[in-house]
Amino acid sequence: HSIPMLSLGNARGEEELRAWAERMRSHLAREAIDIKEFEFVVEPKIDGLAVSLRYENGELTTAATRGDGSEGEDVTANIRTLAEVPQALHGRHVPAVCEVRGEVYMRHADFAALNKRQADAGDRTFANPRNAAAGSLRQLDAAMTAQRPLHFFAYGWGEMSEMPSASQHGMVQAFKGFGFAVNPRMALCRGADELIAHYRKIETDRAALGYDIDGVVYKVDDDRV
Ligand code: I6G
Repeated sequence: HSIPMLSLGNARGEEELRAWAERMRSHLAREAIDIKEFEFVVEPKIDGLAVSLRYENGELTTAATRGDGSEGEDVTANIRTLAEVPQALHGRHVPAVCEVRGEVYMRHADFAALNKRQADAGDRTFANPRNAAAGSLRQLDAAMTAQRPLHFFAYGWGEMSEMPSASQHGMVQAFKGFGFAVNPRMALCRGADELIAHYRKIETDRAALGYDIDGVVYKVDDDRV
């Protein structure tokens, strides 16, 4: 990866989350950034497989798994079989180099149907949707991956020759315009109370999401941080 794929920091419980939000607020205030404008993006953290997709002049050239963060596995041929990964980006304002990052995942209903098909055929079944997604993406034969019900949500980026937006939310909206699926549960919040309220809402709706999550992601919606 020309820019490392970092993992997320963890906050366990409300107090750690409040402390993090306060650290962000005081950091922005020290940098003299207008804190009235200060927002967070919140969305479910998908329990799938993080991948980085590189587009050059709008065309998909390489896809790699996260691996150890600096070097991943090349899964280009397999990624090309996913309907939710555009082969060519849409629109007139696509950066010449554009690395879009996100999560490949499998929905609960598709996972159950796949395991049933596997069992009926006497093939190996998968322990959970994450393993099924990972196994499906790592198939030696891309034609096998093509038969697996894999989905993709875009949420981040690596190397970009130009930035379509200066905010996390704006970047994700740009990815939507380029033809990617983005999580409809993404929301903008201000202040720790709203972060916690949104966490509770996602937790309440968790069973109805249709896919596994392993937490909630919070990002400061401003590239000056
Ligand atoms: O699963 C995720 C959802 C949203 C993410 C994520 C995200 O950012 C808005 N960001 C990272 C870096 C990872 N998972 C690993």
